[in-house]
Amino acid sequence: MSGDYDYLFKLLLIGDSGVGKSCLLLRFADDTYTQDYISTIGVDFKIKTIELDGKTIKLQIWDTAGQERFRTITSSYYRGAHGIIIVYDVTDLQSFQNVKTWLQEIDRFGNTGVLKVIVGNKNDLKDKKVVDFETAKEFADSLNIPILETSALESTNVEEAFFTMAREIKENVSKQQQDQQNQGQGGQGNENGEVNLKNGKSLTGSGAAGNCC
Ligand SMILES: Nc1nc2c(ncn2[C@@H]2O[C@H](COP(=O)(O)OP(=O)(O)OP(=O)(O)O)[C@@H](O)[C@H]2O)c(=O)[nH]1
Ligand SMILES: [Mg+2]
Repeated sequence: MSGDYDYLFKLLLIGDSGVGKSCLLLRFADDTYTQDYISTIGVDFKIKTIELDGKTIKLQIWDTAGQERFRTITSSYYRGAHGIIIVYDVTDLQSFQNVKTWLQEIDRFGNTGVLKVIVGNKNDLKDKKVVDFETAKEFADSLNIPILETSALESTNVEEAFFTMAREIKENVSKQQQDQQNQGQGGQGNENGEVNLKNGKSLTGSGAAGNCC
């Protein structure tokens, strides 16, 4: 363990503009919510430390702008992420259809082993809901990606979404460590308490003692 955490996971939030990525992050990290829509410029990030299965995990969460004009900047952040949360708005069919496009962006710019979670936000707006959960889940299941519906406004399922992402990564790390131990390589995170994912890249470069590609 290094510093005051066992692992550092880097997460990325992507999805169409206005689906509620920043509100989800604000709710999760600071437990606040604002109705005022301030569209993200480029990228932003927040840190939140969580406990998972007896381990302290520092989450560095990058919030990207959904607007097309920032696509070049935001896509450069995919590479460093262990996990990517793709957000759509349950009241906006287009934002759900665009999840496919976002997944293609991940294939293009992300690490090969990057883990994904799909989140349908604004689930408090029951009257305006157009993307039903069954349809969305069928799609997510076909790709083997976990899916949750959330409300940043009502604080429903927000923690679960981020914990699902963290758990996915941790399980992958444990599996990787197990593989390494089986191969007699030890298999701890590097000296900074950071982890390398299978097929992924070290996230800080300097001092990385892992078996990164
Ligand atoms: N009803 C409802 N409205 C929400 C919820 N989350 C966000 N909103 C609304 O949607 C607006 C946009 O949310 P943001 O979090 O700024 O959206 P974003 O995805 O970060 O947008 P970009 O930064 O432009 O990519 C907010 O100002 C809220 O008014 C939610 O859970 N329920
Ligand atoms: Mg935003």
